Amino acid sequence: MKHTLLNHSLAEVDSKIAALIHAEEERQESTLELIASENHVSRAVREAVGSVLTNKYAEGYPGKRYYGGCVHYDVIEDLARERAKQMFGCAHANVQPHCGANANTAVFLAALKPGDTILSLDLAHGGHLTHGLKVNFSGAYFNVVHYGVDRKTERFDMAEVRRLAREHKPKLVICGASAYPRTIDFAAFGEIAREVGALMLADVAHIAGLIVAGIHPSSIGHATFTTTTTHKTLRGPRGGLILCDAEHGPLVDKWVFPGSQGGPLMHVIAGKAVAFGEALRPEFKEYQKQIVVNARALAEALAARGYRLVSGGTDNHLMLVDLRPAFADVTGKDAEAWLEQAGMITNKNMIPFDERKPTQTSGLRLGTPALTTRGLGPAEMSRVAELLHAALSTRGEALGLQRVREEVREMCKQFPLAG
Ligand code: DSN
Repeated sequence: MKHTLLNHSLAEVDSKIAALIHAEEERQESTLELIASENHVSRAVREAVGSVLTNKYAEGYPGKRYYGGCVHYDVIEDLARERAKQMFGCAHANVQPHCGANANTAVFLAALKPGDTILSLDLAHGGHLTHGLKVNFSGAYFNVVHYGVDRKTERFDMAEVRRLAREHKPKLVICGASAYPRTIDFAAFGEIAREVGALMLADVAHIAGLIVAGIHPSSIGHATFTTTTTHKTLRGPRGGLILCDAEHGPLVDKWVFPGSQGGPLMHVIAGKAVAFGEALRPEFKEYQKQIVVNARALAEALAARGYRLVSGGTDNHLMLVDLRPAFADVTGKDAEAWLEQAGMITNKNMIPFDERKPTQTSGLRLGTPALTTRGLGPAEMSRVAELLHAALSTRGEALGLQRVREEVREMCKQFPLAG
């Protein structure tokens, strides 16, 4: 019997989900998205991800599939791979990881045996859970040694990283961060990894767009493996990507499929291809430059209002605000909740050497990729800082937050996402 709902709209089939999607569209339209790892994808990317490509199994790789009917999928995946290689200037790309964590899993499997030592950034200093957190596979199955940031400068101390590498002789040196506002010296990490005979993984998820635009040094040529998500500064669909040289390509491919994944999400891979095509256009470079200009403007405007920024500012798309000097008794958790009520979406974040728990925190992470996508510039960043300060100064008082919420709504109307 033919599927009776095959050609009905979502609203007809499932009004609850349709209404929730509509409500989410409204939420995104009327709030300022300051989460450093989020963005708004183009309609073209959404069309690809919402297409009939979701119907197909395409286990394997172009030309070597385990299912028939992959003729169009081979071309799509090849386009995604070619564009990824062109964006990063490297010899090999695997576009199949379902997410950044899966990309890192495949690299761990390719590079390590259980019990091997990795050297990576502590999550509490801006790292990532897949870089060796105890409750993650990376911490459960490997011997983890962490470096942090220097207490005074709040930046990486490369002499300390070298000392730890010499002492612990890791098999894999990992760099890359989720909450580090400064330029990462991939060349220096590469030198240390080579010196101790380690492989190197650069997880560039946050700064991938900046690298593609040439405004952050690239990890290619320094790291054995580069991994990234595709949905942060790269502004593609949610997903992962692995880049490496020709020599390590077969190993990476093997550990993505069949090593750790089954059927690739071909609708998402098509979305990646579209986003990579967008990233190869000249305006993408301008977009990335604007993200950084905006981040600096926001950081300066916050500093002018008495906020302390970890490491004193930012070189990239994000900043970490230490709330303590401005509001000693306000946690990141409070701040995140109050700001959300005022229409500004942020996330609480540990600051280096934080004395509060990860569920409370003394910091707030702010980023400008999504605001830049909707067209805000440096003048608006000063206004955003004013609104952030106004919301926090209410200390959670509902009427005050409501007043700021209306101002945020007005600002969002001036910079619409839709249409
Ligand atoms: N969860 C991401 C972030 O917000 O930075 C990292 O994977």
